[in-house]
Amino acid sequence: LKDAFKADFLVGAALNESQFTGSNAVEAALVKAQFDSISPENALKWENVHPEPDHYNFGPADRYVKFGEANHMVIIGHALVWHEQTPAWVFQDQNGRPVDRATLLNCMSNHIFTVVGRYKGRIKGWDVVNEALAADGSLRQSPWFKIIGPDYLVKAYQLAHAADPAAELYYNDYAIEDGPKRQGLIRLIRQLQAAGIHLTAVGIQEHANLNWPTPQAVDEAITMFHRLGVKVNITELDINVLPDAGAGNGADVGLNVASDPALNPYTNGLPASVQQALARRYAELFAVYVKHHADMERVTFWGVTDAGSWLNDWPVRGRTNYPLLFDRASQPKPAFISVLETAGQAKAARHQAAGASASLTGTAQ
Ligand code: 9MR
Repeated sequence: LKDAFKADFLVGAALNESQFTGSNAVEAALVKAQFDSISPENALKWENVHPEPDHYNFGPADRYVKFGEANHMVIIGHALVWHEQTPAWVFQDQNGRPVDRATLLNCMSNHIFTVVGRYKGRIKGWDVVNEALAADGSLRQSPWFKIIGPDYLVKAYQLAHAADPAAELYYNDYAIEDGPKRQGLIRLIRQLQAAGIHLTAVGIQEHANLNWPTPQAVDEAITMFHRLGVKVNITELDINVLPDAGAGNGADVGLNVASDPALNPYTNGLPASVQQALARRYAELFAVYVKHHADMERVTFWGVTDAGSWLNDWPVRGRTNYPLLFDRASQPKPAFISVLETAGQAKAARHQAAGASASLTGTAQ
């Protein structure tokens, strides 16, 4: 993958601990062979790295960064300010009452300086604020918003920049490919820029399914964000092939699969027709990415093999999902081949264009 897209963008994967510690040797080898960028699936989230007020746990995160360095990969940080996987003590005092603005800002500052500072010059860029938008495009009513106010985003970016002035600063979110949330993000980017924040890139997570988002929507979204002067990355790509169980965006219905086996139809393997549909779907999305290669730095998958995907447990626990390019035995799927073919077609088209312009120049002379 990394070689096929060398002229286009980095190809990344979100890693779990068994991959970056090497305890899963097969998947660690697969990561080294295929990817030139990594993201930490959970190791750098607040609840893991900073579980108690005066206690940081850098063991796994250090090993994540070392793995990336040892393999000459572009190392991404995820995520500093988010409403999930953040311990309750961040937002509440010992009596369970919300802390005040000054206290929370101070806590945010300590966290960002400690975590970003530790990996200064080693982690290339950070998802500074993650998922701050609600479905209607307004700012989500998170504890960050309610306690600090809407300027918590500007503060977070200023702190991250101060902690590592060379680090790239990202805003990362899901379902921003279309609709009011896309418009909300456009407003948010403008507001951050007006406040003097140098946002490097927007991360489109791209948790897709077989029908959504349309390639046109992705094409438009990349164009619209890039027009504002930011790069656009695909940061959490996967394609859910299972019935949606009526869950809306971001809603964890927490169903147990035992309650309805129709929600888990492919426990004995993916039917060939769905396998092909997945391959076509990956090809059409990658065709959009290569079209925009000049505006993008990275396409990152949210996981490595189907076995480890979060989509086996969301929005229904205990399912057998098939969202990635490598199967449960770490073998490439038809979707892997179709993604490589898309890279090959892009290369051939560029080659042809270069040839055409060379012969045009030849005629002119
Ligand atoms: O893949 C992650 C999973 O292991 C965690 O349990 C989950 C907790 O919310 O977060 C998952 O990763 C999320 C990412 O950090 C932000 N965007 C959505 C991802 C999928 O939920």
